[in-house]
This record gives sequence, structure tokens and C-alpha cells, in this order.
Amino acid sequence: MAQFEEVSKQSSLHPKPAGLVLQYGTAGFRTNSKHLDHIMFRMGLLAVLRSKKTKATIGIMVTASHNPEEDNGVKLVDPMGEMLAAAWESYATMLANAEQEELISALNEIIEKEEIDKSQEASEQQCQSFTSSFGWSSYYGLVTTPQLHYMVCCKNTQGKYGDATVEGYYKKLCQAFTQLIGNASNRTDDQKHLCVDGANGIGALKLREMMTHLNKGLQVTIFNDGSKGKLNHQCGADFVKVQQKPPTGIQVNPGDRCCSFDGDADRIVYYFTDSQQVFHLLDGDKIATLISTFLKELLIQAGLNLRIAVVQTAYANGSSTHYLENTMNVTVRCTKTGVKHLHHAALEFDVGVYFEANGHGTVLFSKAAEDQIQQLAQDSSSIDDERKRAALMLQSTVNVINQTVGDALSDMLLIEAILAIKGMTVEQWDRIYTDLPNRQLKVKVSDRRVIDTTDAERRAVSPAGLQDAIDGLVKNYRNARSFVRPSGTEDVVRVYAEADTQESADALAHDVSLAVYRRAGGVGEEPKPL
Ligand code: G16
Repeated sequence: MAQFEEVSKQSSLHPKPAGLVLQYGTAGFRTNSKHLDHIMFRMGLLAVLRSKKTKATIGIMVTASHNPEEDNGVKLVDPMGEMLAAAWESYATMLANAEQEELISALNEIIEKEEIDKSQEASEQQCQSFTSSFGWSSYYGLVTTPQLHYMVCCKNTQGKYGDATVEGYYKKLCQAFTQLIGNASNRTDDQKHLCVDGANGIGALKLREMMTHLNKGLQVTIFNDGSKGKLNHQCGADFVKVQQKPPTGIQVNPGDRCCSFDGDADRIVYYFTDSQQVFHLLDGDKIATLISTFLKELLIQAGLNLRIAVVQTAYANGSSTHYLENTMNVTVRCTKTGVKHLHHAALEFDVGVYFEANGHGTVLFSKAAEDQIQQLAQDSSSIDDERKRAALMLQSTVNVINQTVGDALSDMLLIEAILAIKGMTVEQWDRIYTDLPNRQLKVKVSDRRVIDTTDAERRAVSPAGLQDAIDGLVKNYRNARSFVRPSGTEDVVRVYAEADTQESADALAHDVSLAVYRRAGGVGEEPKPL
């Protein structure tokens, strides 16, 4: 077809590097930016097909996210603001790896499998979409990843979720935050103050914009705002979580409440140093605990019988899971890494709180839950003040949360509001439970796909013998647990270990790294003890 000839011609201007094979990973394509030109072009093509299939607006986010500055990536956003449907991830991989002369047949294969309208008129439209700036409905320029997810959802709900503009996003979240902190007793300026590490990424710029919509309910000092320093380098949520230390470029004084975003502001972790200068990290697990405690209390006060659950991954600290299940008595689910998996599991509950330990997460409310909350909040007669107040707070909580995806700005506002309402310090929050000491390491192997896992990535099924080796090593330590999995965003195998002491967690992580290196084709130098 003539239309496809044009696509083919345009594609040849964005050639695929010979022999390069990439996979749509944990969160889209992610690699050194110099290998991504053809990927950007082809993901534009796929977004057009996805849009035709769903008859909805699709989002395309270009971001290095938590990765180093020289990397980049692209993630597609589905109609309700969720991550791209899993079935389409394999189409993305197929398109990405097709040789130039195979591209049109790959596109046709998707069109046929998905029964996308092939009439002449539709084909012409498709071709126009393919070739004319991909048929953008809106180009948002520089925004955080969660802001794009929010706007896609707004567009496809005809504004029910909010205004599909960055201003609309700020207004919705900030209004809800202001309503929420109306429930807090007077706070000092110190209590309102938060130090934010922007990871030298977009989050710093957008936080500054958002602050103009907040009426003194929160005071922030922004560090690593991109004016100097490299994206995610020695800073940001991933650095702080993995290194278990403060980022560079920020002075953490005892008692300061601090948080770090990642490069595209879809993750957040909190931390502080105590009077002995000991660093304390409040990661995604601690955030999930704080939020679910708050929500559970409000649901009880409002007299609403809604099913609440927390979704975690294998990285969740054993103490957090134990606390949630045994002290809070909430249902806990474990899924594979990747917010798309957690999001999916959270949808099964009335209130699904999902967080990866790395600080990537949000809360989902079912339609029924939102309706009940709203009804109660609007009920002007039959309920007592406490129920009504709880219902109104739940309503504002729903509005401050970006339900489309984990969102550092939205999570930050919710956490700040909860701490204010509860009159809680970060130290008190940290004391809810004590983390088991843990360590994360990376091992380079020649092909990380040799590692295959099962049981929500908690056990390796290949290469043969690796899991037995890990089981044997874990037995040498008390309260220990360890697992390995291939990363979906970096060319490494990740190793996680926890145990009763930091020395044991470090030693176990090292032992397991060696097992991976020796049994899964390690490259470069053998891992050294920490
Ligand atoms: C992405 C995903 C997260 C995942 C992380 C690490 O984060 O969105 O769900 O936890 O990658 O994945 P992996 O261990 O497979 O490399 P981000 O913030 O980079 O988009």
C-alpha cells in the first residue's frame, strides 16, 4: 500500500543499529540514548495503533527515569493512565527489533491480530497519523511521568478525572492537600518544612511550579534542582534507597525531614538523621504502612466496610510485611517487580495501596469505594460529626492521590498531610516498625536472560542449581532471605539480601552475588566483599 511506503521511507531516516536487540522491559525501553532513535520513531507508530485500537488518547513519555544521564527511555501510557497492556509489550519488542525491510509486515501483523480497521479510509487516517507528527493530540513538553499519566486519564474520561493540563493537575492536588491539612492543628514553620532532593530532574522544576498553588501549608527547600550536577548522579530516590545514605548536594541536619524524587518524579523516599548522626530511611514500605494505617483508621471512623490491601514486591522488607499482616491485619499481596504488576493486583480491592520498596507507588480506590465515600461526605443529615469528618478527609485523600501511577509530588503531599494531621514526626513514623538490615547489589553477566524466576521473583528456576545454592547460603544467617532477578531497566542481575544484622545482610548479598557470577556467566571482575 502506498501509505505504508511513506512509513517505510520515514523509518529509513531512523535506522536500527545493526544487530541491536532491545526488549520492552519493566517500564518501557531503557538504554543508552544513542541507541534509541529508531525506538522513538517506532514507538510513535505503535502508539498510533494502540490509539486506533482503544479509540482513545495514548501517552508517550520520553525519560531516563532513575537511570544515568546518558540513558534514555520511552514508556507508553494506556487510556486510563496505566502502563501499556502486557500483550502490547510484545508488539513493542517485535517492532523495535524488526529489520527495516520487515517493519511493514510487523505493523500489518499487529493490525491483523488486533483487528484494527483496515478500510481504505482508516488506512489513510492511519498513514496520516503515522507520518504527520504521529497525530499528536497534545504535546506537553517537559512534565513529570505521572503528570503525563494523569493527563492521559483526564483526556479519556472527558475531564471527569480532572483538567488535562499541568495547571489542572496542580489545582486538583493542591486544593485537596489544603482541605486535608485543614484537619491538622497549628504547626510551626519547622513542622511545615521539608527538604527535597530533585535528583537534578524534572521533579524539581515542577515542584517549584506547584508551590505557587500551595498556600503556605508546606514550605520546601529544593536541592539538586538541575542548575548544576547530573541527573540521578549521587542523588535521587534510587541512589538514596540502594546506597542507604543521603544524596550529595543536600545538608541533612538532625531532625530535618527530607525526601528524594527520582529523575522523572514517579518515586519518592523519605529520610532523616538522628541526633547521633545515624541515617534513617523511610522507603516505599514505610510509606505504604503510613498511608494504609491512615486510610484504615479513616475507614473505621467513617463506618465504611471496604476491603483494604497492600501490594508489595519481593524487595519489601520482611519487617514491613510482618507488621502489615500481623499488627495491622491487612491483606498483603506480593507481585513481580514493575508497577504495572502491582497496579493490576491493587485493582482487586476496594482500597489497594501499592508501593515498591524503591518508593514507586500509589493508592487505587474502586468505583464502589469512591461512590460510598462521596455519598457519605455529601450526606447532610443522618451521620455524626466524626463520621462526616472522616468521610470528607477520605474524599480529599482520593483527590490528592494520582491514581494513575506512582507520583512523587502527589505522594509527598499525601505523606505531608498525614504527618500533619497525626501530629507525627518522621522519627515517630520510623518507629512504627524496625527494618531488617538489607543490601542490594548488581552483578554483570553476559546475558541476564539466563536467569528466569518464579513465585513473584522470589525463586530462580534457571540456571540450574542457582536457587539451591542461594537456599544453602541463606541457611548460614539468621532471619535471612535472598533472591536474584534480571533487571528490566539496566543490563545487570539484581541481588537482594536481608538478615538480622547489617554485616550478615552484606555478607549474604556478597555470597549470593558470587553464586550468580559463577553460575550465570558473570563478566568482569568477581564481586568483592563489601
Ligand atoms: C522502573 C519501574 C519500577 C521498577 C524499576 C526497577 O522504575 O517503573 O516499577 O521497580 O524500574 O526495575 P528493574 O529492577 O527491573 O530494573 P523507573 O522509576 O525507572 O521507571
